Amino acid sequence: MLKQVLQKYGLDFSKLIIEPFGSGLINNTWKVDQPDNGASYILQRINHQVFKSPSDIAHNVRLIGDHLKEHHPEYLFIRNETTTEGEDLLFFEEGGYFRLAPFVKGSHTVDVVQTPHQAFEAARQFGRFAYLLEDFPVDKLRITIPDFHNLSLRYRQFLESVATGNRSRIDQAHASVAWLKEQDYIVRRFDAMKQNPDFRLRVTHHDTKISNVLFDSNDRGLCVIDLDTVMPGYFTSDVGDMMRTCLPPVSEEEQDFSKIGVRDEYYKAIVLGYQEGMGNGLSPAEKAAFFDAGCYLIYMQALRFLADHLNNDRYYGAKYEGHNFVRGQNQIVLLRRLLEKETLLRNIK
Ligand code: GN1
Ligand code: MG
Repeated sequence: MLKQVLQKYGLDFSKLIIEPFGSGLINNTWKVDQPDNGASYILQRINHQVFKSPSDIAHNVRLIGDHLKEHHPEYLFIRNETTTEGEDLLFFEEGGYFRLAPFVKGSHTVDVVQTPHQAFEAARQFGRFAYLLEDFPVDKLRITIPDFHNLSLRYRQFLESVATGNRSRIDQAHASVAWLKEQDYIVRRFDAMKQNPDFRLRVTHHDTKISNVLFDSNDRGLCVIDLDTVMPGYFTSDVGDMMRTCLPPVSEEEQDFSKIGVRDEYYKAIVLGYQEGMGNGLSPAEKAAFFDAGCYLIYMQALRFLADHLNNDRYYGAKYEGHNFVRGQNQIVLLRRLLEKETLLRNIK
C-alpha cells in the first residue's frame, strides 16, 4: 500500500528506503529516504478514528502556514508535499488519509530529553509558536478533536468508565480510582481558569512532547512539528504537557515507579524557555499558573489512561495486559511527586 501512496507523490518506490519512525501512539509514521538524490521525507497515516475529519487538519495547517509566511517569513514552517494532482492530503481507498512532508536537512528530533538546555529550547519553540500567532484569528481554526484538553469532560469520561467499564478491572483499580477522585479540586481550578478573562485563548499546539520539536546540530530549537491538534486553547496545555514529559527522567511507559521524580532544573528550564519564546506576553495570572499547568496535564493523562484501561483499551491500545493501567499509575505517581514540590516549584519564576 505504501508503494501506491508514494507513487501518488511521483516517487519511485524501488529507489526508496522506508522505516517506521518515532513513538506516537495515534498516527503511523515512516521516514522515507531516497539515497540517489539525498531527499528524505516523513510520511504519516492519520488515525481516522481519532481525527474524524483529517481535512480539518490540512485546513488549519494551510491557514497557519499562510499567516506565518506573510507575517513571519523567517519562521521555518514545514509545508506538506503535494501529490501529482496537487493535494496536500491524500485519501487512499484501502488505507485512509496520508500526508508527506520534507525532512529538514541537518535537523533531528529528541525522543527522551537529555539536558535542561533541550527542555529550555523546546519550551522556547512552543512559546514562540504561540507568540508569532498572537495576531492570528484563533476562531478560524477548525476543531480537530472536540474538547481535546477539556479537563472537566475528561473527568466525566473517567467517572463514566468507572460506572460502566470492565468490572474486574474496576475492582482491581479501586485505589487508583479513589485517589484520582480525591484530586478533583484540580478540575475545579481548571474550570475557574476557563472563566477568567486573564487567560487568553491562543493558538495552542496541544501535543508538546519533546519529539515534536526540530533541533539543529547544536541542539538549538528550529521549529515545532505535528500540527494535528493545533486548536484554540490555553497556554497551560502546552506548558503542562512539556512538564508531563520532561520533568521525570523516565517516560509514561516506565514500570518501575521508583524511578519517577520531578527534576527542578527541568521545571525551571520550561518556565524560562516558554516565557522567552512568548516575548513576555503572558498576563500576570498566566505567569502564576505554570505549576497548575503541570497538574492539569498530568492529572488529565492519568484520567485518560486509567479510563482507557477500564474501557478495555479501546483508544490507546495495549501491548501487554494491563498496559494502560501501568501508564495510568505511572502518571499518578508523577502527579504525587509534583504535588510534593508545590511550594518549591511555585517560587521558580
Ligand atoms: C497521544 O499519538 P501521540 O503520542 O502523539 C495523545 C496525546 C497523549 C499521548 C500520550 C490525539 O499522542 O494527547 O498525551 O498520546 N494524542 C491524541 O502518550 O489523543
Ligand atoms: Mg501527536
